[in-house]
Amino acid sequence: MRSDTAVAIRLEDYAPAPYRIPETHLDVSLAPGATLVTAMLKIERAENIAAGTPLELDGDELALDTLLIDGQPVDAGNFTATPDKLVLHTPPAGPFELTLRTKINPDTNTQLMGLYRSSGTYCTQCEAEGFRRITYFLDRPDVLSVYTTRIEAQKADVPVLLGNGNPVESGYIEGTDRHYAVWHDPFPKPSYLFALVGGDLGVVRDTFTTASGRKVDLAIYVEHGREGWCDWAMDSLKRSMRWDEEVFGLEYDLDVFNIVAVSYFNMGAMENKGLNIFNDKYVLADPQTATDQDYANIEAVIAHEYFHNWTGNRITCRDWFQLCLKEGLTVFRDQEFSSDMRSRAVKRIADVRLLKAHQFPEDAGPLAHPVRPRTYREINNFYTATVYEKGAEVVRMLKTLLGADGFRKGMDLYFKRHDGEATTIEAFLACFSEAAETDLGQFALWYEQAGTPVVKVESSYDADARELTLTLSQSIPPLPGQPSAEPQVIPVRFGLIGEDGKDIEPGHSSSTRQVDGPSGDVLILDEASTSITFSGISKRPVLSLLRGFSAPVRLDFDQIAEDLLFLARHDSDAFNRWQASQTLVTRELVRLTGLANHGTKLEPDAALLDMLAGILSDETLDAALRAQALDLPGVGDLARDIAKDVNPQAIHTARQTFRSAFAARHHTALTDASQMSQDKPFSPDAEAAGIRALANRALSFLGLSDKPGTSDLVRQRYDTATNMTDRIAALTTLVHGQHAGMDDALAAYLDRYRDTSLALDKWFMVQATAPADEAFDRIMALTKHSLFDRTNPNRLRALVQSFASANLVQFAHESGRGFRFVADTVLETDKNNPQIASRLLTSFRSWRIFESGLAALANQELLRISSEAQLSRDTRDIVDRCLQ
Ligand code: B3K
Ligand code: ZN
Repeated sequence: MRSDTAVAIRLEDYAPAPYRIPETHLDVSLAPGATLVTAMLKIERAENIAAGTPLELDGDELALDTLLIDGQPVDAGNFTATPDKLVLHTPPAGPFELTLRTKINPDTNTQLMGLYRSSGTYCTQCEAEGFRRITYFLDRPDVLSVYTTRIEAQKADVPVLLGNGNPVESGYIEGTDRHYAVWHDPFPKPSYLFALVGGDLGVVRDTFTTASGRKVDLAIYVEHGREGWCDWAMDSLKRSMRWDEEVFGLEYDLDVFNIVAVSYFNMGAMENKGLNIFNDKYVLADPQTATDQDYANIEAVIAHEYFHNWTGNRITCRDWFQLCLKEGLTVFRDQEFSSDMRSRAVKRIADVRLLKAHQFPEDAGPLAHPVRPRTYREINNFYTATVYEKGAEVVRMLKTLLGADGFRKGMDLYFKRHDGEATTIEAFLACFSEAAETDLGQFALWYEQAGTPVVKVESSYDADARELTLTLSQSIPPLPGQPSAEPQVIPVRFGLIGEDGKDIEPGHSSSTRQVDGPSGDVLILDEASTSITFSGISKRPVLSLLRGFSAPVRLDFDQIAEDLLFLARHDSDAFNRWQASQTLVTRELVRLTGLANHGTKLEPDAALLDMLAGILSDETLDAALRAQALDLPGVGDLARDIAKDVNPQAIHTARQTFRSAFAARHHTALTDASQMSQDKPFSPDAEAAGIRALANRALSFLGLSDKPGTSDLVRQRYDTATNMTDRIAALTTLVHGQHAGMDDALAAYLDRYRDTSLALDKWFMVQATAPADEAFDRIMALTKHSLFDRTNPNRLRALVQSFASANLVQFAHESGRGFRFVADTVLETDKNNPQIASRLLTSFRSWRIFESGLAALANQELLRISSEAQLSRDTRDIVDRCLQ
């Protein structure tokens, strides 16, 4: 394991590599226990580098077997090889061929980085620094090489051999039981995009004809018996390919596109050139095993990895500080794709919810970092919500500021100018400022400053002068390493709404820049504070601000409840309709939490319950939008808003009281809504999914009713469910409500899905997220369950990560047992899989927002982890930062 002694890497220290590797020839001989890797690298010295400059190649747990320069053995005095480095002290002055052979063991690779085995299948994961676990290399994204890979294995055990690029040749090896395949990828790429797969897999094939008429062979490889669960993924792939042609003018460039689904995978999926490797969670779908959310996720992740072919692969990152160059941009692209495939408003609400749930807390605590960080100790810890989701928001703002045409021109220039390069955020922004003839110097601060800007809003209406004045000011609260921040460019899309519910077109006089947005106007706040006066306004309008969540900021606006109610009903912007009702509910739940903290009786506001009932039954609205409005802020959302002295138990009590009051007061409407999806045949489309979402949301409220027969009703819903979405929703309502019948239902579910790994993960997750005190012992028992495999990241996430991130009441329990359980799991996991351990540890990042007793307990666990001598670099980095 890598030690924790790593020093910080800094952006300002970037220097190009002294050597290039224009060609890489790999020969990988797969065998259980020991795999031989022979690499032949063509190496050239870079200009301006003195002859004889040492060549230092990266390694990680490698053992060197053979080393040749131009076919000749190298003097022992001329090189030093350690597991993590190979230094050639005096390389030849001119171009040369370096041949090196390493022996690696994929069977004992529990980190799941480099070459490893997933349920018997040989597969690789090289991003960010896994290639150095296969062979010594200049393992950095700005060293682009053309790869030819020969893979060899026993034919009977490993009939499928896949590499990057196009297949060139394959055959038997005479006189043996082995066979081989040669793959060639003509596009120069960094080592993190290298991949190979060897296994006994089933395959589903299709084809795609590009806009220019080239036929591409598509294939998805899965475990035998799972071929029937690939249709949705294949369909999503073909739609992604078409969409990228239509929306960005980008075509696929190889003869084949292969996807392999594996069951042991550290993250979601990986965009290796021509050979995407996926966590099978994001490939396999069947109505009996996958929920509507799973279908949507598969569509999004397939698209995301495919879109990387241009944003990431054809144009890659100069260094890992530029990670958002490919990730933020590609998330933006996959969000746009899903919006086009489904409902744009519903997608936007879901994305903003995710941003606020994951990125806002990150940006407000000890792990805060800029979208483009300036320093890291372990790059794997920077695949964060900030780099991905906030990175996507920054691209979205660019589009808002430049307009659709300016944005497209900038993108076109980017692809034209930087194709085949490893580049930077500066180069990316330069394309937009040139194409749209605008200065983006201040805009670049979005990449450089951490923290969520707070936009304070004040408004005043002067009836005599018929003027409305808006004052907007921005600030970023101090953060570790960032005591103060400069004003950023914040596009605020807005509308002024008249009594009739329609937007009014005011005349205005102002010092503020303004651009036309697609709906209404966009104010640009680019100073610390600015005012704008709208004239000719005959009656006080209702303000709708930050429509579509036009910037990733927190609004500090004390908008009166009456206006919020009006917006919730009338705003032409669906996002702000949703936001207005959420704001009202949040205020009410925060009020109730305050009362719960003092042990006072809680009486939810009946008018608000009636407003929600109005939304529930409003048939003019899409079911999916209604479901979103009724998806009340969770304990974590409220904890984030309360932000100090947080007591999750009090928040939970407030929520439960509010939700059961809703169930009691609107029982009939909820019962009707809960039946909406009954007797409809299953279809995975967005509309049908929206109806199921609303029905199941209604059921979750009904589960809190104290009416006789409630448990039977929910149990009956479980028994009669015809698809996974309805089945898991009923099971969740049963288990989270501690209903009679939950044990039987859990047993029936286990019986049905014991051999279906992804569905079994859900069984663990439902129990791990149950908020009742009684649930904790059950969760502990699950850690000993024969089907709990802590070496499988999906299973570990299902039980422990979901406990830590979606069961705040039990995670932050006053006894300290929740924190202790997660800390124990971090320490245990760190020995085998540091990436998964450090990711789990990030669930402590907001520990300082808890009330002092809870914060002390969390601190104690962090100190316990920190005092462990043998921590991985990944976990050491997170624990140090959490404690700073
Ligand atoms: N690029 C990969 C993530 C790699 C994570 C390495 N720790 C998947 C993606 O974002 O598409
Ligand atoms: Zn990505």
